[in-house]
Amino acid sequence: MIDLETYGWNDYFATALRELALKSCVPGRVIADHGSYLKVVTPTETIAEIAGALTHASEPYQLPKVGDWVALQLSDHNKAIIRAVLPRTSEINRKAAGTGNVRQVLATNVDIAFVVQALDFDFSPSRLERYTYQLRQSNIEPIFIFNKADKSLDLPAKLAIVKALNVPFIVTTATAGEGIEDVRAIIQKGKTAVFLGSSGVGKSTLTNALLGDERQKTAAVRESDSMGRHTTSHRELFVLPGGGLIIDTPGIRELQLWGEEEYLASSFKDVEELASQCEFRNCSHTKEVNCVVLRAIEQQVLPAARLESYLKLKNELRATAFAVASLSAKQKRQRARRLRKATQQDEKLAADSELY
Ligand SMILES: Nc1nc2c(ncn2[C@@H]2O[C@H](COP(=O)(O)OP(=O)(O)OP(=O)(O)O)[C@@H](O)[C@H]2O)c(=O)[nH]1
Ligand SMILES: [Mg+2]
Ligand SMILES: [Zn+2]
Repeated sequence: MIDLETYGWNDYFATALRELALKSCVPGRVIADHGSYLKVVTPTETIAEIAGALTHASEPYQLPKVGDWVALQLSDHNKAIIRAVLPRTSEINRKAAGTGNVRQVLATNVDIAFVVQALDFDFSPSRLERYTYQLRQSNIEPIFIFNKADKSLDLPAKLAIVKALNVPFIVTTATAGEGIEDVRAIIQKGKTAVFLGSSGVGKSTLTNALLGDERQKTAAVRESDSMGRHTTSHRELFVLPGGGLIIDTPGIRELQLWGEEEYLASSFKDVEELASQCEFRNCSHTKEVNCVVLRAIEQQVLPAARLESYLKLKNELRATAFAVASLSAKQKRQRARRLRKATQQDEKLAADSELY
């Protein structure tokens, strides 16, 4: 059987579990999220449900996600109740799809994040900029994977654009196994990596290639518009043959950002460096006569698309931050009410599971 260390268990989490001082709890890692239930390894594969008190005392983003280490109370028949989520070493967020300003966690305790794009129809530098912001916000350095190299017409031109973003990248043809060794070499034993990207770019094909086994279902993109069919429907973590872990995720339609504006600086050093020289501290870089950024674009020192992305992402982050700030007081009151109810419910549940 695969031991917990292979799943990434280490002193950090062991200390965290001890500090929680929960009675009769064992550690486990969430390896799949099926919505109504989770799959956890202890290292035995177990179906787990979340304790009522944990659900109600938590914001949705704090609830167990794929990648999380949790404290479990085992009951009969390989079932378990999750009492607590151990502190995360990292979490990948986004703003949940839709109009609500809600933070959604895509994966946790991730060491390496691969942003996958297909070189035929999915290539988009502005989307790469989005992912880069979102990952650096979590202190995770992105690595780009450009897949379907066999279908790319103008690879050198695309790679020239990518090089300007200063992010390491690997070119692959997953269906032929090309570049797979380079990907595998990055995911060392005990480390957790994740594939992120649009539907149909080949995340599951890459996962299968790393596993050397067709564990994940894959499906051809639509012929009419080359869009993916959202084949993978839940996140799942796999152990690779040489050690190392990979999380395959469902395709993301649009990565809406979640995080602080300050983190834009690390992905837009070129723009921010110019902006710091503008005449006015609050220069909008859109119309000011002495704007250093606009002048750099005019002199073709800075591509206009960089400023466009920068302003777009900045506005998006500001709008979300404003909406969240104006909601939080009410949400806090609602949560306190839910917590009171759930604690009563949970005491009953705990009493039940003591029987086993
Ligand atoms: N030509 C070519 N096709 C590929 C390559 N990699 C994957 N494909 C094909 O692209 C299609 C989509 O691949 P998937 O692995 O299902 O894509 P995915 O990113 O997991 O998609 P979702 O699960 O929907 O998010 C499949 O038909 C794959 O066979 C490649 O390198 N070259
Ligand atoms: Mg898939
Ligand atoms: Zn300016």
